[in-house]
Amino acid sequence: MTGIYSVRMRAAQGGAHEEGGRHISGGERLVTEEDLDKFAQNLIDRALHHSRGTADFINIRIDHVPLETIHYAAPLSIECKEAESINKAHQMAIQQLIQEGVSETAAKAGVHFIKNDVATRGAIIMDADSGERLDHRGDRGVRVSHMDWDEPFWNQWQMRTKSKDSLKIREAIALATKVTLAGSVAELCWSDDPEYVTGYVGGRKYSRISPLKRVGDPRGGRVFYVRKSTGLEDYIHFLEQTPVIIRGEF
Ligand code: PML
Ligand code: MG
Ligand code: MG
Ligand code: MG
Repeated sequence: MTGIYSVRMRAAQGGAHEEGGRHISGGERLVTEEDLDKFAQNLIDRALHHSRGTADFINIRIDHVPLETIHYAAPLSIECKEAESINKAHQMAIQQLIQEGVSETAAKAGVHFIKNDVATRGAIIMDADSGERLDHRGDRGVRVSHMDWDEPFWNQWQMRTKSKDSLKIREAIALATKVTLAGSVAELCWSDDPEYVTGYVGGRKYSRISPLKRVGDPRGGRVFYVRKSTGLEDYIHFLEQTPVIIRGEF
Protein backbone atom coordinates (compact mmCIF):
# COMPACT_ATOMS: atom_id res chain seq x y z
CA MET A 1 0.00 0.00 0.00
CA THR A 2 1.44 3.36 -0.98
CA GLY A 3 -0.86 5.46 1.12
CA ILE A 4 -4.41 6.10 2.03
CA TYR A 5 -7.12 8.45 0.86
CA SER A 6 -8.96 11.23 2.58
CA VAL A 7 -12.61 11.27 1.48
CA ARG A 8 -14.58 14.28 2.62
CA MET A 9 -18.19 15.30 2.13
CA ARG A 10 -20.03 18.56 2.77
CA ALA A 11 -23.68 19.09 1.96
CA ALA A 12 -25.96 22.11 1.95
CA GLN A 13 -29.51 23.15 1.06
CA GLY A 14 -30.27 26.12 -1.17
CA GLY A 15 -27.03 25.83 -3.12
CA ALA A 16 -23.37 25.44 -2.18
CA HIS A 17 -22.07 26.76 1.16
CA GLU A 18 -20.05 29.44 -0.60
CA GLU A 19 -23.18 30.59 -2.45
CA GLY A 20 -25.18 31.00 0.75
CA GLY A 21 -26.60 27.47 1.09
CA ARG A 22 -27.53 26.28 4.58
CA HIS A 23 -25.15 23.64 5.98
CA ILE A 24 -26.79 20.21 6.29
CA SER A 25 -24.04 17.75 6.99
CA GLY A 26 -20.37 16.93 6.66
CA GLY A 27 -18.11 14.00 7.29
CA GLU A 28 -14.92 12.32 6.35
CA ARG A 29 -12.86 9.16 6.56
CA LEU A 30 -9.27 8.12 5.97
CA VAL A 31 -9.52 4.89 4.00
CA THR A 32 -7.61 2.47 1.80
CA GLU A 33 -8.16 2.47 -1.94
CA GLU A 34 -10.35 -0.64 -1.87
CA ASP A 35 -12.71 0.96 0.68
CA LEU A 36 -13.03 4.31 -1.11
CA ASP A 37 -16.25 3.54 -3.02
CA LYS A 38 -18.01 2.16 0.08
CA PHE A 39 -17.21 5.18 2.25
CA ALA A 40 -17.96 7.71 -0.48
CA GLN A 41 -21.39 6.05 -0.82
CA ASN A 42 -21.92 6.14 2.98
CA LEU A 43 -21.19 9.86 3.03
CA ILE A 44 -23.59 10.53 0.15
CA ASP A 45 -26.35 8.61 1.99
CA ARG A 46 -25.68 10.69 5.06
CA ALA A 47 -26.06 13.93 3.12
CA LEU A 48 -29.35 12.77 1.60
CA HIS A 49 -30.95 11.54 4.84
CA HIS A 50 -30.18 14.04 7.56
CA SER A 51 -32.26 15.48 10.38
CA ARG A 52 -31.26 19.02 9.33
CA GLY A 53 -32.97 18.54 5.96
CA THR A 54 -32.30 17.20 2.47
CA ALA A 55 -29.21 18.44 0.71
CA ASP A 56 -29.38 19.81 -2.82
CA PHE A 57 -25.63 20.43 -2.93
CA ILE A 58 -23.15 17.66 -2.13
CA ASN A 59 -19.41 18.04 -2.52
CA ILE A 60 -17.19 14.94 -2.31
CA ARG A 61 -13.46 15.45 -2.32
CA ILE A 62 -10.84 12.72 -2.39
CA ASP A 63 -7.14 13.35 -1.72
CA HIS A 64 -4.27 10.91 -1.60
CA VAL A 65 -2.47 10.93 1.79
CA PRO A 66 1.18 9.77 1.78
CA LEU A 67 1.91 7.42 4.71
CA GLU A 68 4.92 9.40 5.92
CA THR A 69 2.75 12.47 6.60
CA ILE A 70 0.47 10.66 9.09
CA HIS A 71 0.59 11.39 12.84
CA TYR A 72 -0.73 8.84 15.34
CA ALA A 73 -2.42 9.58 18.66
CA ALA A 74 -4.19 7.62 21.40
CA PRO A 75 -7.81 8.69 21.96
CA LEU A 76 -8.68 10.95 24.89
CA SER A 77 -10.20 8.97 27.73
CA ILE A 78 -13.95 9.29 27.93
CA GLU A 79 -16.25 10.11 30.85
CA CYS A 80 -20.01 10.77 30.79
CA LYS A 81 -22.04 13.17 32.92
CA GLU A 82 -25.81 13.64 33.03
CA ALA A 83 -27.32 16.88 34.32
CA GLU A 84 -30.85 17.49 35.61
CA SER A 85 -31.33 20.51 33.40
CA ILE A 86 -29.77 22.36 30.51
CA ASN A 87 -28.64 25.14 32.84
CA LYS A 88 -26.89 22.66 35.12
CA ALA A 89 -25.27 21.01 32.10
CA HIS A 90 -23.92 24.42 31.05
CA GLN A 91 -22.55 24.91 34.58
CA MET A 92 -20.87 21.48 34.40
CA ALA A 93 -19.30 22.40 31.08
CA ILE A 94 -17.99 25.68 32.53
CA GLN A 95 -16.49 23.86 35.55
CA GLN A 96 -14.86 21.27 33.31
CA LEU A 97 -13.40 24.01 31.07
CA ILE A 98 -11.98 25.75 34.14
CA GLN A 99 -10.36 22.45 35.21
CA GLU A 100 -8.76 22.23 31.79
CA GLY A 101 -7.23 25.70 32.22
CA VAL A 102 -9.79 28.06 30.69
CA SER A 103 -10.77 31.22 32.61
CA GLU A 104 -14.33 31.54 33.89
CA THR A 105 -14.90 34.52 31.60
CA ALA A 106 -13.78 32.58 28.52
CA ALA A 107 -15.72 29.45 29.54
CA LYS A 108 -18.91 31.50 29.85
CA ALA A 109 -18.20 33.29 26.56
CA GLY A 110 -17.92 29.89 24.85
CA VAL A 111 -21.26 28.66 26.19
CA HIS A 112 -22.87 31.95 25.20
CA PHE A 113 -21.45 31.70 21.68
CA ILE A 114 -22.62 28.12 21.00
CA LYS A 115 -26.03 28.73 22.56
CA ASN A 116 -26.68 31.37 19.94
CA ASP A 117 -24.74 30.04 16.98
CA VAL A 118 -26.74 29.32 13.87
CA ALA A 119 -24.30 30.59 11.29
CA THR A 120 -20.80 29.23 11.91
CA ARG A 121 -19.99 26.08 9.93
CA GLY A 122 -16.69 25.19 11.58
CA ALA A 123 -15.19 26.08 14.95
CA ILE A 124 -14.18 29.45 16.28
CA ILE A 125 -10.88 29.97 18.12
CA MET A 126 -11.07 31.76 21.44
CA ASP A 127 -8.44 33.20 23.79
CA ALA A 128 -8.60 30.85 26.83
CA ASP A 129 -7.94 33.80 29.14
CA SER A 130 -9.89 36.78 27.77
CA GLY A 131 -12.65 35.01 25.83
CA GLU A 132 -11.90 37.11 22.76
CA ARG A 133 -12.39 35.45 19.36
CA LEU A 134 -8.97 35.13 17.70
CA ASP A 135 -9.63 33.69 14.21
CA HIS A 136 -10.79 35.78 11.30
CA ARG A 137 -12.76 33.08 9.54
CA GLY A 138 -16.22 34.62 9.92
CA ASP A 139 -19.10 32.18 9.31
CA ARG A 140 -16.81 29.63 7.74
CA GLY A 141 -14.85 29.02 10.95
CA VAL A 142 -12.15 26.38 11.16
CA ARG A 143 -13.12 22.93 9.88
CA VAL A 144 -10.96 20.18 11.39
CA SER A 145 -10.20 17.55 8.82
CA HIS A 146 -7.99 14.57 7.95
CA MET A 147 -8.50 12.44 11.05
CA ASP A 148 -9.99 9.00 11.61
CA TRP A 149 -9.66 5.92 13.79
CA ASP A 150 -7.62 2.90 12.88
CA GLU A 151 -10.48 0.46 12.16
CA PRO A 152 -9.35 -2.56 14.28
CA PHE A 153 -8.43 -0.21 17.12
CA TRP A 154 -11.90 1.42 17.00
CA ASN A 155 -13.54 -2.02 17.31
CA GLN A 156 -11.36 -2.90 20.31
CA TRP A 157 -11.93 0.49 21.91
CA GLN A 158 -15.71 0.17 21.60
CA MET A 159 -15.66 -3.24 23.27
CA ARG A 160 -13.32 -2.00 25.98
CA THR A 161 -15.35 1.12 26.80
CA LYS A 162 -18.72 -0.54 26.10
CA SER A 163 -19.61 2.38 23.86
CA LYS A 164 -22.37 2.02 21.34
CA ASP A 165 -21.47 2.00 17.70
CA SER A 166 -22.06 5.71 17.28
CA LEU A 167 -20.69 7.54 14.30
CA LYS A 168 -21.08 10.80 16.19
CA ILE A 169 -18.98 9.64 19.14
CA ARG A 170 -16.43 8.10 16.81
CA GLU A 171 -15.99 11.33 14.86
CA ALA A 172 -16.16 13.63 17.86
CA ILE A 173 -13.45 11.77 19.82
CA ALA A 174 -11.16 11.70 16.78
CA LEU A 175 -11.69 15.43 16.32
CA ALA A 176 -11.27 16.26 20.02
CA THR A 177 -8.09 14.17 20.21
CA LYS A 178 -6.65 16.04 17.24
CA VAL A 179 -7.65 19.39 18.77
CA THR A 180 -5.74 18.51 21.97
CA LEU A 181 -2.76 17.21 19.96
CA ALA A 182 -2.65 20.57 18.16
CA GLY A 183 -1.78 22.33 21.44
CA SER A 184 -5.21 23.64 22.45
CA VAL A 185 -6.07 24.36 26.08
CA ALA A 186 -9.57 22.88 25.71
CA GLU A 187 -12.61 22.55 23.46
CA LEU A 188 -16.34 23.02 23.95
CA CYS A 189 -18.83 21.48 21.54
CA TRP A 190 -22.41 20.55 21.10
CA SER A 191 -24.19 19.47 17.99
CA ASP A 192 -26.18 21.62 15.61
CA ASP A 193 -28.32 18.56 14.84
CA PRO A 194 -31.76 19.36 16.28
CA GLU A 195 -32.30 15.96 17.91
CA TYR A 196 -28.81 15.54 19.38
CA VAL A 197 -28.48 17.15 22.81
CA THR A 198 -25.18 15.67 24.07
CA GLY A 199 -21.94 17.62 23.78
CA TYR A 200 -18.53 17.56 25.41
CA VAL A 201 -15.57 19.39 26.84
CA GLY A 202 -12.29 18.18 25.34
CA GLY A 203 -8.81 18.70 26.72
CA ARG A 204 -6.85 16.13 28.69
CA LYS A 205 -10.11 14.14 28.77
CA TYR A 206 -13.25 13.82 26.67
CA SER A 207 -16.06 14.71 29.08
CA ARG A 208 -19.48 14.08 27.58
CA ILE A 209 -22.25 16.19 29.05
CA SER A 210 -25.99 15.94 28.47
CA PRO A 211 -28.36 17.69 27.84
CA LEU A 212 -26.73 20.88 26.57
CA LYS A 213 -29.81 21.99 24.63
CA ARG A 214 -33.49 21.23 24.06
CA VAL A 215 -34.55 18.63 21.49
CA GLY A 216 -35.48 20.48 18.29
CA ASP A 217 -32.97 23.30 18.75
CA PRO A 218 -30.83 23.69 15.60
CA ARG A 219 -28.16 25.77 17.34
CA GLY A 220 -24.77 24.32 18.18
CA GLY A 221 -21.10 24.67 17.37
CA ARG A 222 -17.50 24.42 18.49
CA VAL A 223 -15.05 26.62 20.37
CA PHE A 224 -11.32 25.86 20.49
CA TYR A 225 -9.51 27.55 23.37
CA VAL A 226 -5.85 28.52 22.95
CA ARG A 227 -3.34 30.77 24.68
CA LYS A 228 -2.93 34.07 22.91
CA SER A 229 0.74 33.24 22.19
CA THR A 230 -0.29 30.34 19.90
CA GLY A 231 0.84 30.77 16.29
CA LEU A 232 -2.60 30.65 14.69
CA GLU A 233 -1.47 29.98 11.13
CA ASP A 234 0.41 26.77 12.04
CA TYR A 235 -2.31 25.77 14.52
CA ILE A 236 -5.06 26.05 11.89
CA HIS A 237 -2.93 24.37 9.25
CA PHE A 238 -2.38 21.38 11.55
CA LEU A 239 -6.10 21.10 12.31
CA GLU A 240 -7.20 21.36 8.69
CA GLN A 241 -4.45 19.54 6.84
CA THR A 242 -2.30 17.17 8.91
CA PRO A 243 -3.55 13.57 8.79
CA VAL A 244 -4.01 12.03 12.25
CA ILE A 245 -4.99 8.42 12.90
CA ILE A 246 -6.34 7.45 16.29
CA ARG A 247 -4.91 4.25 17.67
CA GLY A 248 -3.19 3.10 20.83
CA GLU A 249 -2.32 0.08 22.89
CA PHE A 250 -4.38 -1.78 25.42
C1 PML B 1 -21.75 16.52 16.13
O1 PML B 1 -21.22 15.66 15.46
O2 PML B 1 -22.75 17.09 15.74
C2 PML B 1 -21.16 16.81 17.50
C3 PML B 1 -21.44 15.71 18.45
C4 PML B 1 -20.73 15.91 19.79
C5 PML B 1 -21.04 14.87 20.86
C6 PML B 1 -20.71 13.46 20.52
C7 PML B 1 -20.94 12.54 21.72
O3 PML B 1 -22.05 12.04 21.86
O4 PML B 1 -19.99 12.30 22.50
MG1 MG C 1 -6.55 16.40 1.84
MG1 MG D 1 -23.85 18.21 12.52
MG1 MG E 1 -22.59 25.70 13.65
